[in-house]
Amino acid sequence: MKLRFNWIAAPALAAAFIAAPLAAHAKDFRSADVHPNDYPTVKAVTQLGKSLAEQTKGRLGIKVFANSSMGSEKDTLEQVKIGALDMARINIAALHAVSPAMAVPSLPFLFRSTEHMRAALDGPVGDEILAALEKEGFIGLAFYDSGARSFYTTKKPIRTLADMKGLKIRVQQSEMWVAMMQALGANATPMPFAEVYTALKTGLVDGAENNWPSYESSRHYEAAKYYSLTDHSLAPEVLVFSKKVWDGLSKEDQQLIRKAAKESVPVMRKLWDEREAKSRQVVTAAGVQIVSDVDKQAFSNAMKPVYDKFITDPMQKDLVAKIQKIK
Ligand code: BDP
Repeated sequence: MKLRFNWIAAPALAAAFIAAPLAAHAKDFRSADVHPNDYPTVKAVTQLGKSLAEQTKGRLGIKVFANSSMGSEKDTLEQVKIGALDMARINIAALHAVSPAMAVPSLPFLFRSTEHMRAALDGPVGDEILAALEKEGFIGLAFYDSGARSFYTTKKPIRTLADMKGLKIRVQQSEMWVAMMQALGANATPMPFAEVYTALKTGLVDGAENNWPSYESSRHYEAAKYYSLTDHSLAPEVLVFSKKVWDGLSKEDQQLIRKAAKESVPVMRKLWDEREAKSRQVVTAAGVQIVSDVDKQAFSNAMKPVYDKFITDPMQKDLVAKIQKIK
């Protein structure tokens, strides 16, 4: 067949070419995050968007709404569920109420190290947990690192369980996190991340708990100068996609997104490791007192009731056993 130039379509084609570099991507998925633009989670999702844009010649991309601009993690998750938002990067705590499998990776003192956590979540156990989200209206694309969470307090350092007694500690909005504080003898005050700085400053709470990058980036360290290395949970971050939106995508695009999201995990980890080290330096230079002589064993022992209360069904017990077996 002889190819003929179609003069009628030509102007439209030319216009499309000219418009392409100026326009936003044909479809920018909207993704929420509570952290600022320079935080590893936001950077990783932005990178993921770039990778999608490259692979689809600009047809797909991601726009990240950072800094809690779309609301708390609880709010954004609801928006993802109904398809008002396409994606969200949240901590797994926000998913506790969604599916029982989600409790598992938050369990206190479950992962023995970062390597153990990565090995578990990169393998079949991680995939099984992510897959459990599907019937609840979410596509679990990937786990991201979130380091170890430790307590930080405004008035006095924490070394022993006795130091926890009666303290008001901010936690994420999850029943399991409330139970963890009860198990340690403290009082939990659940609230969204964006409210914690003021709560610490005004004395509404005596402390909170988080990893180095969140402690630093949120400037919580300015209000709570004692950081006690309890390392009580390595609860990961999760990248979720709206099932409602997902079902409208082609199989090819679904595959592409899944693959690109998995590929963003090592990218995120590199950013994470760098930021963890940097955050530690920043808060140390700012005069934070880092408390390392913590009675971790006592904290771990005290958390037993949390396992008893939240790990009740055989599927959860099986997941815990599988994780414990991983070297
Ligand atoms: C940070 C997580 C973020 C949570 C926050 C919190 O990255 O997703 O919202 O902790 O404690 O480490 O609320």
